[in-house]
Amino acid sequence: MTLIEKLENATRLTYEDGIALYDLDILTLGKYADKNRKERFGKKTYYNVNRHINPTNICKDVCQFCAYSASRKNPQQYTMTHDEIMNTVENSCKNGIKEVHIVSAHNPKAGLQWYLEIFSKIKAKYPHLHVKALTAAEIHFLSEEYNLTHENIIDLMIKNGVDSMPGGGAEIFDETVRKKICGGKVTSDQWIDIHRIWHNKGKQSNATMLFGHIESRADRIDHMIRLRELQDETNGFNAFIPLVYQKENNYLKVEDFPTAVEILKTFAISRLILDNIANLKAYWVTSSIKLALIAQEFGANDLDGTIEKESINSAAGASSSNGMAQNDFIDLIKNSGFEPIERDSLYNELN
Ligand code: V47
Repeated sequence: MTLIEKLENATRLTYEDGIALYDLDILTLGKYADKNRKERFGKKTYYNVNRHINPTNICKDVCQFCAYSASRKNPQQYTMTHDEIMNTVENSCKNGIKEVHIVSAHNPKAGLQWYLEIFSKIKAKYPHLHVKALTAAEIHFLSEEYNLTHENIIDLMIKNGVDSMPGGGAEIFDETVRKKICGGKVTSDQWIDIHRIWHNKGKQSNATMLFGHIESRADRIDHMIRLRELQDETNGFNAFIPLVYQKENNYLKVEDFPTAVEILKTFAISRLILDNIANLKAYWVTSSIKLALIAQEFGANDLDGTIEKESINSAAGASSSNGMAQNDFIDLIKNSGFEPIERDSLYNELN
């Protein structure tokens, strides 16, 4: 069967097919990705009203792509107190947030209790707020620091009120590239195994892929296939989120950045390869809102949310530090020909 025949029949695509997809022209790829998206979601585009909180930027690891953690390039260290975090949540609740997305650096001084009490305090005061917190990278850091297993940490997260896991820390699974960009932190196999344990507890999570740096197209396809294999096993991933690499204030030397065409092709290919992950999120923070709106025609059915404040990607050059107003978000989706639907964190439709 030719590649086009496979696309016509929605046959599952192999690793080799994935690489060959990049040689198709963008409009052909867009046609099949859009067909798939429209069959599942029509013109609906999901967003949620959320708040990102990044409670500390002190990190024991040094990822070459990261501009957020305190270092020579960013000497402004901070660790929020629980009171500061609770005030932030209180203010955001007045804006109608449904989710807090809490991701931190790997701070050896903060203590396991400091991490866990963030969740238990929020949950005690706002039981209906969805707490999405701790990436697999943070779970691995905490397990090493406190001599506990990944499962021990996961059980503590659940006990303290974490509802779902964000998809961060996946970066690129290929071991050679991973060693160069973030050697020393959670390995690819550990990242996958942590999500497997989480899913086996009946919980859901997301998966990211950081692209547009030193990885190859083949590395991206390999990353997607490894996620697809876990999803076949557990069905615990809600969304796949390709993150476009931001280049400012970090240590990674990158010469060639992906063009808009390469980014849109990557969205379309994600939609086609990941036939078992329903939602494809165009995270406007890293793709820019303009490209995220276009990505709706290349397979994306979710634009993440209002965010309110964002520190990780904005430190590396993204213009996302103050999030986006909900009305602006809705208007942008409508004006691009799609139907904005507010969702909760587990993709139930709200409005
Ligand atoms: O894991 C760090 C990435 C991630 C840079 O699960 C960078 O719903 C681009 O995972 N350029 C954290 N990216 C953000 C994240 C996320 C975001 C939105 C939604 C969800 C979700 C998850 O940010 C890190 C890393 O891959 N990152 N530095 C950079 N220079």
